[in-house]
Amino acid sequence: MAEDTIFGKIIRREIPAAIVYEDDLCLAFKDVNPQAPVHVLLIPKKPLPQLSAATPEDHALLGHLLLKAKEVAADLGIGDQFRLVINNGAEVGQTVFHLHLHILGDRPFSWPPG
Ligand code: IU
Repeated sequence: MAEDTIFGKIIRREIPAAIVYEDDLCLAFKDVNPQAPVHVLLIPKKPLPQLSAATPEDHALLGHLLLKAKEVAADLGIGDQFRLVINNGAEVGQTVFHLHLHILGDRPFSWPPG
């Protein structure tokens, strides 16, 4: 159950996190193991385990997350140069099964990603 992930505990304030944005639908907080000078995770409060579990019902929520991602990036000073990452599945690097967007910036990035 996605409610039982560590991100669910962060949403419920059962464990601390460095929260940088919150509204009714989502929460953004600093990644505890940052991979760039700016590395924030943006998560829906709805416990979707991963993007592939989203349905048409989540259309507005997913749009909200993308728009908030660029707003959070701007608030963090990386509004015109940032990378968004969604790992969907353990084989591609997903370790926490509550949908999250990585917002990364303030360093150069290479392509393709590893
Ligand atoms: P992934 O896409 O599922 O691999 O990303 C999970 C991220 O969650 C990863 O970057 C971790 O450093 C981060 N994280 C966190 O910020 N706080 C935690 O308590 C845990 C993981 I567990």
